[in-house]
Amino acid sequence: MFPSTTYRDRRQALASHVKRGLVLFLGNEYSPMNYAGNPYRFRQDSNFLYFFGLDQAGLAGVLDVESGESTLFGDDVSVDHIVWMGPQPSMRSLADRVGAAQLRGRAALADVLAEAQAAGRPIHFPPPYRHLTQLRLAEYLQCDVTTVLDTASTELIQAIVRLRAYKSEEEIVEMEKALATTAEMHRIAMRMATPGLTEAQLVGAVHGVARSAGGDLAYQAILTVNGQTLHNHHHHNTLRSGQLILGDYGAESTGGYAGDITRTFPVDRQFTAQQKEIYQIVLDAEMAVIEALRPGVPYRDLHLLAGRVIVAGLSALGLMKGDVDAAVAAGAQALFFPHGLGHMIGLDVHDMEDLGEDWVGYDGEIQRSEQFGLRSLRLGRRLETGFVLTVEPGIYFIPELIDQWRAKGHCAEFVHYEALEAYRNFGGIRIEDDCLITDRGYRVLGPAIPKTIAEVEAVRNAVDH
Ligand SMILES: [Mn+2]
Repeated sequence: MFPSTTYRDRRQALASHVKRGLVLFLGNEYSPMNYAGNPYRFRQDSNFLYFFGLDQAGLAGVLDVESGESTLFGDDVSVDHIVWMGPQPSMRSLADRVGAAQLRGRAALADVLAEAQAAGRPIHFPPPYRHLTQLRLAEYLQCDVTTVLDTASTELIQAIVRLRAYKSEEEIVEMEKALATTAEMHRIAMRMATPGLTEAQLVGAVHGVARSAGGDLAYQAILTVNGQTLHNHHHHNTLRSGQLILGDYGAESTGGYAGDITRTFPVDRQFTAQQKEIYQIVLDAEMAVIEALRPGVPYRDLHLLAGRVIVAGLSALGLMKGDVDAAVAAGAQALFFPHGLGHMIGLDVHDMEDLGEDWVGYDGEIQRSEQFGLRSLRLGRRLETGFVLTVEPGIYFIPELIDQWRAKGHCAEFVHYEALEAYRNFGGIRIEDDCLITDRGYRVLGPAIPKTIAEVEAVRNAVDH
């Protein structure tokens, strides 16, 4: 946790961006996995964590933006609970740790909200993403559960983005911790992998590193020999010589901040010649984007820059053709790079995605495209000092997508479809780092993780398989 002043200052800043009424943050509760007593790992709501700091279930926070007063709602545990859960800090001490002057029992929340409603005061809350939160809000605000999502406060959403988009020094320290663990997770997979092991064995080791550091995975790990399937959470395959392993995973620090790194490496000690050629293009794209990071640059333009590097590289290999700019304008690179270049990261791996992607990644100036590929870009707006974002270009050979485009003759002037036959079983490559935008440009966060072909092969060769 940060000092209590951090949370007090954040709430004060929030109050200055919201005109009237109360702001309600419902903390998360345990979520049942297969029966109530066997819940998923507890994860606190990120907005609650940001403004009220406490990482435990059953709490709520209310900020009165007019008086500036903060109230924490929660109950001290009884001896019955202590028998099962051990002694817990008092609610008063928890309220003090986050600088909340007022403390009320949880049951008082309904009355406080009803009173405010009766007085005609607006009650702002962020959009609920858990059904239980949705039910609670409907109950507290006496509205229909099916419409409660629509009444989430746009004013609050914008106010939260204005604060959480800019990472403070103490947040960067926390993100560096997450990335130190994440780097170790990638190194262990690169050292362990060998033909005959399973993806699941690697995932177990990777997860173990995250747990050993006191945190956990920031999101479900992607660790697969089928990197061309973008959100591949299956880990059933056995590693075979000649394959590539794509690993996209990161640690969540004990303070709740996420790391999100991708590396791709061969099951063998070396890349094949074909793998090297594609890998180098992805690396060139990633490095070109990183070197172009600075305040004022629209991230959409950097997505298109990555597209140009990819088209130029694939053209040199005889897989694409024609004018590079025209190909990118037509979205031809999306056949190989169908996702976005990156996203903001912080307390959430896709930071603040619960508030709505477009509120976070777009603004009045830059709006989301509807073109295949570009439409998946979560962050398009101009970069500003203090943003932390991922840079994650990739090249994938997705047989079903290639067949579909080829059958339609889509972008036929830019794609050498017949040349793609030799790549049908290639898989996919992605390389991803997390970067802070600084006044002068950028800083790649976290320790270096083998990334160039020479660095990756050096790690693979150093292992005694
Ligand atoms: Mn990512």
